Amino acid sequence: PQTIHLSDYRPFAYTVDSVHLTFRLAPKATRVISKIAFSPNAAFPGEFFLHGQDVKLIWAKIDGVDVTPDVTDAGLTCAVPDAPFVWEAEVEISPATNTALEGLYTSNGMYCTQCEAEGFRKITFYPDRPDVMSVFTVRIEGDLPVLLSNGNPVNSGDGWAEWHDPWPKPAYLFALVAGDLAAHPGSFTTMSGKDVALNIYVRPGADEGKCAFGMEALKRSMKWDEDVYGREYDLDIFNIVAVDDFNMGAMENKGLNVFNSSCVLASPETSTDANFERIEAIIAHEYFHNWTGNRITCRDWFQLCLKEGLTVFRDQQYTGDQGSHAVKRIEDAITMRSRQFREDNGPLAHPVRPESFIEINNFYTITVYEKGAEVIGMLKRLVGDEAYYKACDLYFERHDGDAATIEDWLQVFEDTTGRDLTRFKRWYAQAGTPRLTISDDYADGTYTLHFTQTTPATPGQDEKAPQVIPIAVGLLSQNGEEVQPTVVLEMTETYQSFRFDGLTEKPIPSILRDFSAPVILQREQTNAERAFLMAHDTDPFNKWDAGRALARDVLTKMITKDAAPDIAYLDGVAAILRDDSLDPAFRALAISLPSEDDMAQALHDDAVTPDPLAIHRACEALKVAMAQHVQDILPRIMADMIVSGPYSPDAKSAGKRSLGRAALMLLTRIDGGAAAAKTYAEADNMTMQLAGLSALLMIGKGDAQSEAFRDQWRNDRLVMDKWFGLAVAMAPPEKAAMVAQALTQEPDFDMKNPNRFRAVFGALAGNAAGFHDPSGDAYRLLGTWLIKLDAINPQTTARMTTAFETWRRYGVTRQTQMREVLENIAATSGLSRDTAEMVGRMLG
Ligand code: HT7
Ligand code: ZN
Repeated sequence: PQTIHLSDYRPFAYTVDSVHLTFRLAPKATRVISKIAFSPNAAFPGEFFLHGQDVKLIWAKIDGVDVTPDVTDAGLTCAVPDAPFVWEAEVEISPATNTALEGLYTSNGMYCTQCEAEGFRKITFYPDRPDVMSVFTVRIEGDLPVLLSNGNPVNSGDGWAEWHDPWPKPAYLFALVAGDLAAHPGSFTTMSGKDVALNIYVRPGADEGKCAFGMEALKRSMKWDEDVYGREYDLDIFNIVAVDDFNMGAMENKGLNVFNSSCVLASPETSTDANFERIEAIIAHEYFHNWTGNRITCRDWFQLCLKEGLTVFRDQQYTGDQGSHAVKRIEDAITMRSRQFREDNGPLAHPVRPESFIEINNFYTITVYEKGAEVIGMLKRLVGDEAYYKACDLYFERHDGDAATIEDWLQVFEDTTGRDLTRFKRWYAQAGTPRLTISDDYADGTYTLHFTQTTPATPGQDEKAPQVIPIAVGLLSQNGEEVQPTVVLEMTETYQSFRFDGLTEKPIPSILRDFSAPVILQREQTNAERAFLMAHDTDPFNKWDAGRALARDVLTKMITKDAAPDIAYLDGVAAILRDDSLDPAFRALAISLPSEDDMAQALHDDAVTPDPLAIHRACEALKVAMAQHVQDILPRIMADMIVSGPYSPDAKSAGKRSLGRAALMLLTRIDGGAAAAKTYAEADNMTMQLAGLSALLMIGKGDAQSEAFRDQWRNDRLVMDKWFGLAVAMAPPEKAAMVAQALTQEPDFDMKNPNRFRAVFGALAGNAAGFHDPSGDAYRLLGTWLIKLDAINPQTTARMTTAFETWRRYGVTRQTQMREVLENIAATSGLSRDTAEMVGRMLG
């Protein structure tokens, strides 16, 4: 397969002046008639090549005259006039047999499209690249009540509808939906007084009662983007459609967002607090793309972080504004450290802006999205809020309607601030997580912090240059007072020292406040100092992080030295639990332990070969010790955290439930499950019902509740996904593979549905001790199912191979078992390009 390089970018040899599409829908023989006006691009003359994949050409004309193009698996070429001309073609495609869920496909009888990144070429012949933008007019013919496309509705009749999108867009933002759907309507008046009709379309029936939250979230997002970024919506209508079979979370098609039903449908009875928070964030994210992605799009797919990093950053800001910035920052740091650092540290490491790819779908990664957002956050921290919003205004003004690049983005910051961002740009080009080694000294009232930065080699990048790292630092006195409020130190060199004068004693530093850069700190620190910061740091992130570091150290000693749980940590946990002045959501996070996978990474970083079972046992033992240590506090916490009145997913209520659930998980370890059974029985919302069930399954009880749960929710596929996932996630390590295997035999296990496949196998990969069970059964089971899935859905398969990305961390036996599975997958005949690329990179 061909590798595509950023350095090979060339503009397309033609511009597209307008696009007219007619769809005659039929499950296995949809006809697509295209009429496209092209003009030669005088500045970049070249071949007339249209992408096309799995489309059968019926006829083609140029300026009304029949032509016979040269058609290959990838597209077609044709001799064309040296002047503007009209291309027309009719093709046939088969939505009903399209299980890859890219292009036009059917899901439960509904037609729907997914074109990002390169799905439009499965609909018709077209220059399917993001820098080719045009105005689309679409006619849909089909015997279905709802026929939708991008833009504004123009006209409709019995069995047909026409749509016109006045905003030029690349093909990846095209969408069509047709089906028997029910609309949940709403409306929004924009800041300039324009009324916008809003709809969430769902399958008629139970889903209709799950739209209200999404609709309100959409309105909140529209208002927020006006208030904070001054961005107004630009069409008469904004539609969201929920679809059951979907490869990712949602898609920002212009005026017609398509959502995985799990990311938009919500009700108190069927959705957890975490679901509500995620839905709110995803609705915001897709809506925000209307400006950062749609009005200004990417020149090529190497610039993906231009829209994704910025839009994630914007959705993170939004979520913080809806609830607590501190809690959101901690959650984002947890994600970065557990998932992005893991990617950055392994065979799949790549820069935020990669330089080459084989299959672009494989680069919708945690690095592009989350590290991409961190880079924006660092830029904002360095230039300050005012300059940040000024630069954004300039970006929207200068590049509206453009297919832009990272250079364009950085230029508006240089122009606004006069800064030279040449060195900062390395964040886009260099893979790997920088390590900051820190030492300090104190003499005569001057405290000095010395930093050294290094970034380990990553695939294809042996040498690393120093990065620009904003290090937010505060200093505390020995009695816990803040003697230096937060300042941002700007590190630009490999070695750098920063002085603080006028101190009366050696301070205790609080470094990397608010997780001001995605780096790993390496500093000799005593547990006493960590406990001190856990108790006294005024920066919520570092207060939380001190507890995390302490927990990591305690666990490391339990795993490697068979030590007993450290009393200093247990006292710290008790103090946090008792401190009613702290936000409950923060307290819940502050007493949570690093994940077992985080511990495996931490041990590996310390040159210790991780044993997932030993890690699991140590985590369990520490949780029991925590429960015993704070047992007198737990009942009160649980009582205080009961939220009375009707369920509301707001941040305050969810925070209380989160601490209540954390207390329940601890209590269950010492009360035999009594509180959990009661919680399950009395729950009037999914958050607490699932909390009760999880707690029971965690201690090997709850079979009866699990059966009851299944009976209750048999007809709700999204709740059943939770049930499938929980059964595997909570299985004891030695049984996890067996449980997953048994679930695949259930009648309602449908491997064609990505949500269900992920529920079972995502949970298996996430059950660290179960996945790494010494038998190797879980590795082989996942490998077998990935091979089966690849023939159906390459995109989801490729994504799920990342379960193996850490294979080199482990001991010889596990390494051999995992390598064999990867080699087996690689040797499968007819393997997709997507999966072949991923497995190839992992095997190195
Ligand atoms: N921009 C979208 C990314 C995407 C996607 C979505 C659904 C199915 C397949 C997809 N491939 C790429 C989603 C987003 O980041 O907002
Ligand atoms: Zn996005």
